[in-house]
Amino acid sequence: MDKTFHQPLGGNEMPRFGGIATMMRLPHIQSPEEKRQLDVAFVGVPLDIGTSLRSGTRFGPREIRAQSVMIRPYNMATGAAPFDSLNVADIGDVAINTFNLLDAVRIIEEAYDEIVEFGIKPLTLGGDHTITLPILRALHKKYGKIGLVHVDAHADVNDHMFGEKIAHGTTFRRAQEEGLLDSERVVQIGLRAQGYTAEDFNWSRKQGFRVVQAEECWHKSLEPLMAEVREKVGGGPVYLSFDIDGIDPAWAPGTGTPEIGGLTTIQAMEIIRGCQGLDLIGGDLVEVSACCPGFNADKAPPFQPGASPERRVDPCCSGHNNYKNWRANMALDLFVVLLYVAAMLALGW
Ligand SMILES: [Mn+2]
Repeated sequence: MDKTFHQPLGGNEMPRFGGIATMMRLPHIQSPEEKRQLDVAFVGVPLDIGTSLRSGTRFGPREIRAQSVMIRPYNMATGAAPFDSLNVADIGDVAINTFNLLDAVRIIEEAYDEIVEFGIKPLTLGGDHTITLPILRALHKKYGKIGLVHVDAHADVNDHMFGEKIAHGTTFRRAQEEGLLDSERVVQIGLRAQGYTAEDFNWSRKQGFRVVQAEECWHKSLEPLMAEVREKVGGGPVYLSFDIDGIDPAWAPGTGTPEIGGLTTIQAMEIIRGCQGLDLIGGDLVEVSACCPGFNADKAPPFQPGASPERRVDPCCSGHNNYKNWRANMALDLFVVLLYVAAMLALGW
């Protein structure tokens, strides 16, 4: 049977600022028959009730979609044309329960059970990092133990947060305890900042994870590191979980728990492109809370490099400042979309 490949809506068919906002202007697919034809799907999980500082990632999927309209189907740098070899669509958002985190986690797992059943590789628009646990649970049922490339400022291996076992900072501890991960095929990149004890990152190391602290990445290309990463995590299914706070807040201010001294956008692209050749079974980009009133760069704490004094004034009501908000957020969101293009490249190449 001849396969039809969905294409992003071009700027000559509908102005880029018009139409329904789907990821990269791909079709919004809802019927089971059409979902079965997909190789890859963008899925939104608008959850932010698992976060520990600034909320706002509930608006992440919507904002990423809105900002993705500029993306064209051919990557000028890599030569990738993902939509020519993968059937991709946007299948909308998971209808989470925003009043109950544990119920939301249950709903997400069920939604991904179905996605997996359709034979779809999910690329998820987060949502705070809590969402990766139920996604991994669903993928594990099909693939068994999963290798992991995890980019983040934080290890997210807390035993609990305020007594709760499920939160955005406990995800990979739970995943490991539940046997979802192939612990010798796990890499965490970009970890930094202060912990509670010297042991904070060592829990990961004791599991067999390779921990690459941000300092190990400073001032250099990550291409050699990614060769090492491919060696470590290859040989089985791999999931890519990209927390936008892995990147320095100078580049990506729209996130809830920013930490200075992070990765550059170029290094982030090296990481994503360096995943090419791995058996990627899905990926997510989480903790994006750009453009949310009250949670953008203009209301960032004073220590945040992205927040100049004039931008901390009147963030939402002045047209002039709105323009600056938009510009700051666009830098983030265009980068987000590039990550997705690159992630699809790695899936399809
Ligand atoms: Mn995280």
